Amino acid sequence: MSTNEYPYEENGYTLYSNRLCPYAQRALRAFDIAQVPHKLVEIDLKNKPEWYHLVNPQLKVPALRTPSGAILIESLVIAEFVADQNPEAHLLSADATERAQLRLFIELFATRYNPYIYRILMAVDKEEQEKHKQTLLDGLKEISKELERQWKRPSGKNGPFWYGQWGYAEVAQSSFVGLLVPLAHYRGFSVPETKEFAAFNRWRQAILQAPEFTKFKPEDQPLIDAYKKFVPDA
Ligand SMILES: N[C@@H](CCC(=O)N[C@@H](CS)C(=O)NCC(=O)O)C(=O)O
Repeated sequence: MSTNEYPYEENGYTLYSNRLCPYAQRALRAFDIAQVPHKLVEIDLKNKPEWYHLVNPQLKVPALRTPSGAILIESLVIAEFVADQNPEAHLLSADATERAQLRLFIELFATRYNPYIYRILMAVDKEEQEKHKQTLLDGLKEISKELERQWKRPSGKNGPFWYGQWGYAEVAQSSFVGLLVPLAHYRGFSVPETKEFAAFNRWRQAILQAPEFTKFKPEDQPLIDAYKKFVPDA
């Protein structure tokens, strides 16, 4: 390949991904649920191909090349693009209020859950670990309350998923639910089986059993191995 070439599907979608990456799994699951044919290019993050900067100068996965040659980056941008391009898959509601409520749920994860997975793994100091664990538990209580509110709404259909059935919330967040595996392994973190976490635990159990999740779920050991890089004392 010459220095200005990279692999892609002519007139089709090309998804640059890595199967252990929770962000890339968002894009994979969006394509899967919308049943959009695409070429998958697995990027070895430890040994990235030289041409990858032509696709994403930030050198991160996922990235998407569309049939028109546009390159999209950022997992949620890609997932939303797939949802918008394929309205028949009903990944996102057409109702603005329902979309806003879903965005709030994803925002809750972005501020109260996802960063704390990494902070707990990265903290060597026990006190700091405990502080971050408590913040994560506080976030999970909020997430549980939000799930309970949603399940009572008509669009929540009593759960167990955000829209009753598997949809955009699970596409966006299930891979981060999967990160509780390395968190339990390295830091002994678990979500208590008490009332305040009951909704999150119900949602998580439904996710773990869903074929839409297991299809792209990495095996526990490779995921644990991949996350070792975030744990300075491991
Ligand atoms: N905000 C980005 C984050 C993507 C991201 O951080 N991906 C990681 C892998 S999970 C990556 O490619 N890191 C570059 C590297 O490992 O060199 C998104 O949502 O797509």
